Amino acid sequence: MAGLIEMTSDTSLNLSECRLYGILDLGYVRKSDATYAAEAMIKGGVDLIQLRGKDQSIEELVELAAELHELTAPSFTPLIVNDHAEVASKVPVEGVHVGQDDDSIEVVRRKAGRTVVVGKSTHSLGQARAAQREGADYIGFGPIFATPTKPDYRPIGLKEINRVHLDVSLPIFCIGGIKIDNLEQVIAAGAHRIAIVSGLLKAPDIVEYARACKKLLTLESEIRNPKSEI
Ligand code: 3NM
Repeated sequence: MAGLIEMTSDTSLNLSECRLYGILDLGYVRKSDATYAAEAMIKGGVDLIQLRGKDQSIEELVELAAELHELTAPSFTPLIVNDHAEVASKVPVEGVHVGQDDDSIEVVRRKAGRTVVVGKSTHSLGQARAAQREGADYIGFGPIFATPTKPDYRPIGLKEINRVHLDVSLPIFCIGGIKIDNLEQVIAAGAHRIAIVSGLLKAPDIVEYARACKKLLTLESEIRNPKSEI
């Protein structure tokens, strides 16, 4: 069911239009700086923001998600919470992202208790196909390169990016070790959409970094598909 999800009364979330997914990982940003980072991401043109707090309690995530949503909603930037559908049952975030070892998509939807976008991390072609069968709205595909943000995973490399786009019709966000310096390589390998954590959050200027990534991704979509949507 990738596509239109009601976001507010006067807009909707069209995932297929999203290119740049910024992940607000509390391993890189202090809680007190999270709104500043989200604001910078929005200003830089990030299309979706994920709140990722591996060491935070659900209560802490609920509190922070509510605070962030005050900021993301007026700019119509969907806020996705990592791992915990419980947060979506308490705060009007637009989505939930789960990993391979987390709740199933069906359980996430049930726990959220309302229509939300559900994304799933996948680390192989098989997992990507399975996530589509399971009913994900989008997938993450990675890690493309080795990354300290998710150190225990073997990188997939660039070779399978083309193949996953042939096999899976959902929006696919390539992730893992992607930086502005290797983004052209990732795009040349077939990526239309990316998710970034440390590249963005450690950038001296988050706004400029996001703008530069967005520019490359937008250029790619215009060149590949001058008239219609990908
Ligand atoms: N998920 P960075 S890789 C959160 O492969 C995450 O599913 C991955 O961080 C996956 O942009 C990853 O700092 C970390 O490399 C991405």
